[in-house]
Amino acid sequence: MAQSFYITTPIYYVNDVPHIGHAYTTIAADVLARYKRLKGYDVFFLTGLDEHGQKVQQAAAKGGIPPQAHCDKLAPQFQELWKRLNISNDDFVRTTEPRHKTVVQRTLQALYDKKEIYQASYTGWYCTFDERFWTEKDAVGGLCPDCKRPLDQLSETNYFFKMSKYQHWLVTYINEHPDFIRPRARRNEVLGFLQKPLEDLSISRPKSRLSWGIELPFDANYVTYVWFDALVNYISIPGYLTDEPRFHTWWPADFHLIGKDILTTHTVYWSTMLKALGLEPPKAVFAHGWWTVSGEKMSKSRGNVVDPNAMVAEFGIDAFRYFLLREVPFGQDGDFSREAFIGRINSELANDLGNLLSRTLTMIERYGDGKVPEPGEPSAMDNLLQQTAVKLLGTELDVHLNNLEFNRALEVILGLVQLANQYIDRSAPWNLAKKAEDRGRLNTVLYNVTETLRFLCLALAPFMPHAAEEMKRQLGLMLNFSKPLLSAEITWGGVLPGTEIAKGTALFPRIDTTKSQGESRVDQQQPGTPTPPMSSAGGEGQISIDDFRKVALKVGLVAAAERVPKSTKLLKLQVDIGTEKRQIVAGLGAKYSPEEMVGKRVVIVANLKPAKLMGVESQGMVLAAGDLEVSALLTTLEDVPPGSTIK
Ligand code: ME8
Repeated sequence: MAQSFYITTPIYYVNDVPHIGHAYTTIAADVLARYKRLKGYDVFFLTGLDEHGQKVQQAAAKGGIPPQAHCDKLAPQFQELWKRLNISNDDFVRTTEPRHKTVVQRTLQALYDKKEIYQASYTGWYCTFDERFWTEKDAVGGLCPDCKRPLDQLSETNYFFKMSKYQHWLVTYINEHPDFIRPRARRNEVLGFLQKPLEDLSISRPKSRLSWGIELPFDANYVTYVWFDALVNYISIPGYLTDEPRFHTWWPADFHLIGKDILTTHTVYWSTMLKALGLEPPKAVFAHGWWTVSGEKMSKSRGNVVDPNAMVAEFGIDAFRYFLLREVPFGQDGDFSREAFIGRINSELANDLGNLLSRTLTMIERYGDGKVPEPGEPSAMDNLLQQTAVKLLGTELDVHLNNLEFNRALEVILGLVQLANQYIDRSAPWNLAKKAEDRGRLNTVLYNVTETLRFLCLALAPFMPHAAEEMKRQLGLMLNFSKPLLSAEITWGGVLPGTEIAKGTALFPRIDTTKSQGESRVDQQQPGTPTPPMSSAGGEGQISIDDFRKVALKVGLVAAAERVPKSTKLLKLQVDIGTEKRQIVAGLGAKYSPEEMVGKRVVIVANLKPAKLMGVESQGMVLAAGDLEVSALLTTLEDVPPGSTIK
C-alpha cells in the first residue's frame, strides 16, 4: 500500500473575502500535495473555513444578515477561488457542518468526562467593544491594547481546559522532536513562550456574550471557544470518532501549514488538546512568513488588500502561483508589489521558460518537419544537460520540497531552463542547419532540448499545473501529472523520436511594462481639496481600470466635525469607516457648517498617504463636486454601512 501524506491549511475565517495571504498558504499546500501524488503517495489535502466565533458573528451583523446566511454567502467565494487557482484539495470543511460539529461535541464530552475540563470563575480586564478579556500584563493603564478604550474588571464563569498540566510534557516533546515546529526560529519562539507558566485555557463563551458557536454538550448556556472548535477540524474530517480505521491512515498529519500569526494555537493549544485526548501531535507544523504590500501591512482600512482574483485575471493563474512561491523563502516575510511580480513574469517565465519552449518548437518545425528527431552520440555538453535534468527530478526537487524550500526548488528548475537556453545558444542549431554534414548534430541538439523540456514539464507540474499541461500538449508528450511517476519517466530518453509537436500560443506573454509604468500616483494630491485625485496617465488623459482600482473609495459616516482654527475653509472631521475612525481635514468649511456635516455619509479616499493641513493630520480625503470652490458634497443614495466599498 502506498504511503500516506496528510497536509492541511488553516481553515480561514469567513469574516471577509479571500486575499493573497489565504491564497499563499493554500497554493503552497497544493504544490506539496501535487508533488507527493507524483511521488506515489496517497494524499489527503484538507482546507476549509472557520465559520464560528466573534469575528464571523460581527461580520454578519455588519452586513445585517444571520451568521449562517453570511457564511453561506461567503463560502463559495473561497471555493470558487480555489477552483480557479487549481487547488487540488481532497476535502473542504466548513465548521458549521454537522460532520464537524458532532465530533467537536463528542471530543468536549470525552475531555469533560476525563476531568480535563472544569468550571471556574474568572476575573479579568474586559473590553466591551472588542468583546474579549486581556491579562493584567496587557491591560496597561486600564486601556484595551487594541482599541485603546477603557477596560472593565469583569467576572465570568467559564469552562477551562487543563492545559497547564501538559506544559512540561510539551517542552520535552519539542526538544525531542526537532522537526515538529519549523522553521527553527519558530521552534525557539514557542520554547521561549513556554518558559513562562502556561495557564489553563478558557474553552467556553457564555451565550449571553457570544451566541454563534457550537453549544457545549454539558452546558447549554455556553458555546465553544472558536479555537477549540476550529483546531478539531484536522481530526474530525479524516474520521476521528466516526471512522477510526480511516482516521488512523491519516493521523498524525504530515504537515499543518500555517502563517506565523497562529503559531501558538497550533503548537501549544493543539498539541496539549491532542495529548489530553491520547492522540499524537502532528508530525510537523510549518509557520510561513507574512506578506506586506509595497512595504505596508495589508489591511482593509488601508485599502491595499491584494485580491487574488484580480491578479489572476490580469496575469494568469500560473504566474501568480509561481510568483508567490518564487519571490520569498517560505518561512520568511515577503513584500508584494506589481513591479516585482511583473519583473518575475517577464524575466523568468516569458524570457527564460516561455522562450525556451517557443524557440525549441520553432526549430523542430523548421529543421525537423514538426517531428522530434532521432538523437546521435552525446557530447560533453550534452552530458551536462542530461545530468542536470536527471539530478533535478531524481534528488534536488525532493530535498527542497521536503524542506518546504519552494523558492530553492524553483531556483534549480530555472537553472535547468537557463542551462538549456545556453545549450541552444552554444550549439547554434541555425548554423548546423546550413550544412548537410551537421545534420546529425542538429538532430541531437533538438532532441536533447525537447527531452529537457519533458523533465521541466514534470518538475513544474506541481507549481504550474496548467502551464505544464500546455507545454506537454505543444510538445506532443504522453505524460499524466496526476499519476505516480514511473522510474522510466525520470530516466533520460523518454521522448520518442518522431513525436509530432503542436506549437501554440506563447506560454507566458511578456507584460508591457510601459503601460504599467504609466500609472499615476494618487498620493501627491492634497487631502481636502475637492479636485479629482487622479492625474492623467496616458497621452489622452486616460487611465486603466487598474489605475482606478488603486484608489480605495469607501463610505464614511461623519461622527464629529469642527473648524480648523484660523481657517475659513478647513473642517476637521472624525469619520467612521467601519473598521476604524479616521481624522480627515476637508476643504468644505465655506459651504458646510460642522453641525451640518455630523451624521452625513461621505465618500472618502481611504488609502491616501496621511498629510498635514495647517498643522492638523488628515488621514484621507472627502470627495465633493466643484472646481475651485466646493459646490456639493458626494454622498450615497441609500444608508449603507460605514466602510462599504465604492467601485
Ligand atoms: O486565523 N501573509 O483564520 P484567518 C501571509 N481561522 N499569510 C497570511 C496573511 C498574510 N498577510 N494573512 C493571512 C485564522 N494569511 C483561523 C485559523 S485554523 C484551525 C484556524 C494566511 O482567516 C495565513 O495562513 O485569519 C494565516 O495563518 C491565515 O491566513 C489566517 O487566516
